[in-house]
Amino acid sequence: MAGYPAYPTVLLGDVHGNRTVYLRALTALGLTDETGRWVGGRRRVVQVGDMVDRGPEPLATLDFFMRLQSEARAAGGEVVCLLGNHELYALKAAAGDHEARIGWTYNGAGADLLEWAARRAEAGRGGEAQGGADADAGAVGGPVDPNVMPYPEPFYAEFGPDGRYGPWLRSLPVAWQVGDYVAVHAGWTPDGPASVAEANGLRAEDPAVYGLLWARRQPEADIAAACERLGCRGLIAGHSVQSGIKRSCGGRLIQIDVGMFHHGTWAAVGLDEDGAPWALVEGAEPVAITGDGEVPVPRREPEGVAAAVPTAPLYGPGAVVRVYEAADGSYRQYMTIDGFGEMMGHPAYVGKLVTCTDGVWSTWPSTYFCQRVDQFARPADPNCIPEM
Ligand SMILES: [Mn+2]
Repeated sequence: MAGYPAYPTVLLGDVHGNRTVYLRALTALGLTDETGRWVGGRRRVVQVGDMVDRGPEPLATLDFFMRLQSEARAAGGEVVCLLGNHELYALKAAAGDHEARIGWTYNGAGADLLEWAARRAEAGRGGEAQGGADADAGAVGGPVDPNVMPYPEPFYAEFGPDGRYGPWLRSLPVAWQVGDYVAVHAGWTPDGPASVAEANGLRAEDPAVYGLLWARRQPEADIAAACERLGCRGLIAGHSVQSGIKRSCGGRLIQIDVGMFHHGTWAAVGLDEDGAPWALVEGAEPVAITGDGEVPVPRREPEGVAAAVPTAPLYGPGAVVRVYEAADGSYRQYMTIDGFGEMMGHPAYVGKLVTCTDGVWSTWPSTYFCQRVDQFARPADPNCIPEM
């Protein structure tokens, strides 16, 4: 097909460390060249959060957006990156929040840790006489293990106030007005702020921001009330993976997270000169988004992580795996595997999560990607879990 029209505003969903597929989208849409330099002139890109975790290059993704933002600004354009719940995990983890560190680990921070450690190793091999880096490398004490909590403090510090990413992440807005729409990571709950300006004036940890970063499957009445309160035609949000660009709630909600980080086909929404939304899917003609429904996105094999994906699940029913544990043993998490199912169209283990916090055991049902469990979890002795 010929190139895509130059939509003045383009919105893209969650990246999760897959810079490659994102760059392909921005290049196809005429916003960057193939090396990632901004060529979008005065156009605008809105990235709705969740840049980090899971994929092969979460830190390079942050570097990419930080650079692209300043290049776009210099050209009179704009790159808006919203705060997602995964970036909030990073900020809270850097501040020493133990619950956030656990949640972040379980939600893909291992990918960030591994990229960070690989960079450390690379810098070390370069033989650069960087006293600070050498001292830090010594503090890390050898290879990192994404299954052992807590991670090295110098890793968390990258997301703190003196780190490479902390100040930028802390500066990100949680919502942005784009024409008649409001872009936000997840949704807008009834206890949320009364305006975009109010939302961006709050600290990201404020309880009123929580629903904007975490909401899922909101009732239509809540979406309608939020639009009324914000004076907008609709919300454009990521966070919950859909099988396509999805419009619902009588046009008041457009969901744009199609899980492109995982399956590798990009999709986006363009707002044309009249502010009307179009579904843009890699390799397909633009489709005007006029009624409720879904413009499907074809799936393909995961990219980047493919080498780490085994052809068959490693574990069978009855197996127990260690998901992670605190270095001091105060916290451990296991998954007991009962069988197989699917999650977002991918094979998943079905079973239970079992945790032990300071000697207190608890358990709840869980379904999780076979790929992620196989990559990060380790076999455990089934007898390590007491009868509950
Ligand atoms: Mn999210």
